[in-house]
Amino acid sequence: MAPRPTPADKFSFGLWTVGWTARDPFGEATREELDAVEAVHRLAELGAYGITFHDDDLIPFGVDAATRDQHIARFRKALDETGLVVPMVTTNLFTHPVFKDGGFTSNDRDIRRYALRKVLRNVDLAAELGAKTFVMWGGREGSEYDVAKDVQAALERYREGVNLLTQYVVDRGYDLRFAIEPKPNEPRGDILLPTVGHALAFISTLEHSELVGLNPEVGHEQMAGLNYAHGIAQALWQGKLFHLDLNGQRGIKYDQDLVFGHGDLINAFALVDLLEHGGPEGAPAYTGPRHFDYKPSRTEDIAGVWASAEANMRMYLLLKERAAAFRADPEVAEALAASKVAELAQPTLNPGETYTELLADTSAFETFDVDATAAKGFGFVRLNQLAVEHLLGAR
Ligand SMILES: [Mn+2]
Repeated sequence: MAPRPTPADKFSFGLWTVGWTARDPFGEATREELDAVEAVHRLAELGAYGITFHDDDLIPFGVDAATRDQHIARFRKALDETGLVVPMVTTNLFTHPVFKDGGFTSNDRDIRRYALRKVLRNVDLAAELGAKTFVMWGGREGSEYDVAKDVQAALERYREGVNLLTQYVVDRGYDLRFAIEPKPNEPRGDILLPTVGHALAFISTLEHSELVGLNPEVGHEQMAGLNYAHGIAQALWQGKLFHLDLNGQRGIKYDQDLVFGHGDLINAFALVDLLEHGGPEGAPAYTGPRHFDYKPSRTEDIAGVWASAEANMRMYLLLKERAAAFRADPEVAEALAASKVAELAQPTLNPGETYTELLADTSAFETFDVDATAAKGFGFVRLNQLAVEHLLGAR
């Protein structure tokens, strides 16, 4: 039996996840619209701690200021009634036709100015609701045709936009950081900042780069054939894991947004093990929200929506249990030692050693027994089998 989720587990959901009516490029919606207030109550009952939203999820696009205030007030009341928090807010710069060539990087300058205004308005709302992270998924920032987009200019405009946003947050004194969500393609043929690595390189060029990190999504990295757990590890190593989107994806194909663990389960195990045990002395490496950005499959009715929301949390907790069992197993400890996993944390040079001492160390080269060392195996397969057996509950 998996433990029941509680707010201490810090599970959060996008309003657009459970609220997806399942309209896809080939078919109509299969479910009714879900009221935001009901979503808040149901998620709280299931044991979630947070809810996140795009501006347009909560407030229909283009409504007047009074209607906007009413939507926000209803939502705040539901938050107060349930104790659910809003750890993250994001802006929709992809649904309305005006954004068909992007927001920050549209070829049309007026659209870029409008996009910045839409985001600035939502940044104020995010700060008002106490969100600590503002996610930027630039799903329409890209192209289908290489000759139609000056990518260098687009990146310059992207940077201009993000620099403006960070300056705004600094000037307003908001306790808010930005997290870029990479994705390789879909809906655009090619999206700018397609992977964790591209986004990290972009962030290093920003004026307030300390305020900008990443929101990597499982499926988005896996759509590019990349190892999500590796991407997360690099984001952690660079101090840039500001938030994350958990879901499931099976290989290089369209964005499936399955329940977490319903795709590459072994990588999901490695991810949870990293998040929960990858810090100093086996402490958690990440303490932020465990945020689910999935889509309840189009085949499901509303009961199936809530079952799938629950499945995400159960999956995380089960994997957390399995990872703890893996880490506590003496045979695993022995296999980790045989594989020299911890030895990689030891610096390659001795304290104070320089290349002069290294060059003088004959044991490092002249008398190093290359053939004898090369003949020894690392035992990684045995170690991985132990991990998979723990994952299966076979140990
Ligand atoms: Mn996705």
